[in-house]
Amino acid sequence: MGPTGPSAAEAREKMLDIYPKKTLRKRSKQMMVNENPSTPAEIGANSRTVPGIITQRGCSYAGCKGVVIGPIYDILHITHGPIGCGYYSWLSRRNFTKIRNEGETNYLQYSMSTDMQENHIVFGGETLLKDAIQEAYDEFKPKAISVYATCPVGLIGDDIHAVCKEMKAKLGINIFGFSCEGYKGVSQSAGHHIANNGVFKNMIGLDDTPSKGEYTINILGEYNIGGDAWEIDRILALCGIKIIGTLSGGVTYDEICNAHMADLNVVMCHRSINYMAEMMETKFGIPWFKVNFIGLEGTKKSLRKIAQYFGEKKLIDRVEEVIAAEMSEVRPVIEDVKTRTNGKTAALFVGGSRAHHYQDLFEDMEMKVIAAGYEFAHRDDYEGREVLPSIKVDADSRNIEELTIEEDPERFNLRKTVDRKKSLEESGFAFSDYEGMLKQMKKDTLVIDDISHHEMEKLIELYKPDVIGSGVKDKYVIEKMGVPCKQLHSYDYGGPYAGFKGAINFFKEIDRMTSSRVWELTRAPWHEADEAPEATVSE
Ligand code: CFM
Repeated sequence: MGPTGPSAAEAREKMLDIYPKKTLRKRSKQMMVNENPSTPAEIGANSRTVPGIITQRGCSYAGCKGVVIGPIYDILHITHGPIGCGYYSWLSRRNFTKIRNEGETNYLQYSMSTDMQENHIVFGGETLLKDAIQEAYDEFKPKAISVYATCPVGLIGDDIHAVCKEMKAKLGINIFGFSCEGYKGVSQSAGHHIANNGVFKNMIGLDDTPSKGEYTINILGEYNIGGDAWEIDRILALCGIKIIGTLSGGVTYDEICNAHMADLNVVMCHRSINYMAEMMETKFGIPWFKVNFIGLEGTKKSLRKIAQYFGEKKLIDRVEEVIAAEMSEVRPVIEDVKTRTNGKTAALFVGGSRAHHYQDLFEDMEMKVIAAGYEFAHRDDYEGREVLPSIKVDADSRNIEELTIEEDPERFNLRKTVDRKKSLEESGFAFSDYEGMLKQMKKDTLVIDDISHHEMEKLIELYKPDVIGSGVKDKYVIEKMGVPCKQLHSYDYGGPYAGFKGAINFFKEIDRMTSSRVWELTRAPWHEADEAPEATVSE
C-alpha cells in the first residue's frame, strides 16, 4: 500500500483543528511539514506538555533510575518513595542482564523501595531511608548502593544526599543519591542529565587499572533492550575491538568505574548520554563520536568509522571481512523481504533517538516513513548538531546540580587520545557528522514532536500506515484501529534488532506484521457501527 491520503499540510491542519487557541499555538510549533530537509526549519521540542493532552512521555525518575542507571546489575537500587515508582520501574524495560564473570551478583531481580507512607510524608522519611540502606546492606553486602528520589521526597525536602553520605561513611561502601524527582524538567530527558552527572561524579574514574586490548572503546547509550548490546558485542569481538563499558546495558559497577581508561567513546543513543561523552572528553581526554548500530548501513558505517579512528590497516581490513561475512547472511533475507515490503508505509513515534535510528531499517526494507517524531528529544536531535548554540533555554538544566569539570592534569597528560584526535581532525576525520532526523526524512513528510493520542488517531484515520512503531501507551489503541504496532521501546517480546543479526530479526518481524491479512478483518471505530468487516481472507 502506498501513502494515500491528504497532503502533509492538510493533515496537519486536520490534527490541529480540535485545539483551543492557546493549545493550538503551542502544538503548531511542535508539528511541522518537512518542507526543506537539507536546511530544516525550527521545531518546537523539549517543551512542557499542555495539561490535559495525553502524552507518551515519562518522568525524570524514569529517565534517571529506569533508563540510565537502572541496568547496572550489581549495585542495589533503592527507590525512596511510595511503592508504585519502584514497582513500575521494575524489569519492565527489557534491559537484559546476565552474569558474565564468576562471583558477580545480579540484583536486578529485586525491586527495592522505602515504601513511604503518609506518616513519612508528614514527619519526614530520612530515618526510613537510613534504615532501608542498613537493611539492604546487611542482607546483600553490595559494592555500592544508589538511591533515587521520587516526587514526594522533593516536596517534603528529605535530604537524600546527606543520608547517603552518612551511610557511606558508616558502611564503607559507595553510596550515592540522585535528586531525580519525577516532576523535574519536562520529561525523562531531565532524568538522563541528572543520571549522567551522578554517574560521572560517583563512579567514572574510580579505577585506573589499565585496560587490556588493543582497541578499547566504551559504548555510551546502549541499554541492551532485547539483547541489542549482546549483538553489538558479538560483532565488535569479531573485529577485535574491546568494550570496556557499555553504559548502561548489562554492565557492572566495576566496568563503569574503569570506563575512563578506554581510548574512544562511541555514542549510540544520541539523547540520553551525550552529556557523559562531553564530560569524559573534558576530564579524561577521551574523544567521542555518534554511531548507530540500527540498520545495515548504520552498522557498516559505525564499524568503519571506529576502524578509521584507530587507523590501523589490520583493523580496517578485519572490519571489512566481518562486514562481508555478515552481509552474506543478511542479503538473501532482505532481498526476499523487500519483495513484500517495498513501498509500504510506516510512522514512528518513539523516545529521543529511535524514531530516527529505526528509519534506517525501514529504508533497508524500501518502506516509506511518512511521519515521525520524538517524545522528548531536543532541537539538535531534529535539526542537527549545528543548531545547538541557538538553543537559549534548555529545560533540562533547571534544578540540576551544577557539576564543575576540572581537568586532571596527571591523567589528562596520559591520554594519547588527545593527540590522536588532533591529528585525525587535521586529516579531515569528521567527529561530528551526525545529522538530525529532519535531514534524513523525505520532503513533505510530517514531523510531530510529543505526539498526542488525538493526533495519533487522526494520523491513522487519514493515512492508515502499514505499521506504526510506538510505545505501550498507544500500542493497543493503534491496533484496535486496524494498524499493526511494533513496540519500539521494549520490542514487545522480540529483539535484538541492532547489528546484522538484529536487522534480520527486524526484517522478518515487520514482514510478518505488514503481510498478515488479519488486519483486513478489523474495522476502525470511526466506521459505521453496522458496517460488517468483509471476509476477504480466503486462503
Ligand atoms: Fe535513548 Fe533509549 Fe531512546 Fe531513551 Fe527511553 Fe529506551 Fe527510547 Mo523507551 S535511552 S532516548 S529514555 S534510545 S527507554 S532504550 S526506547 S524512550 S528512543
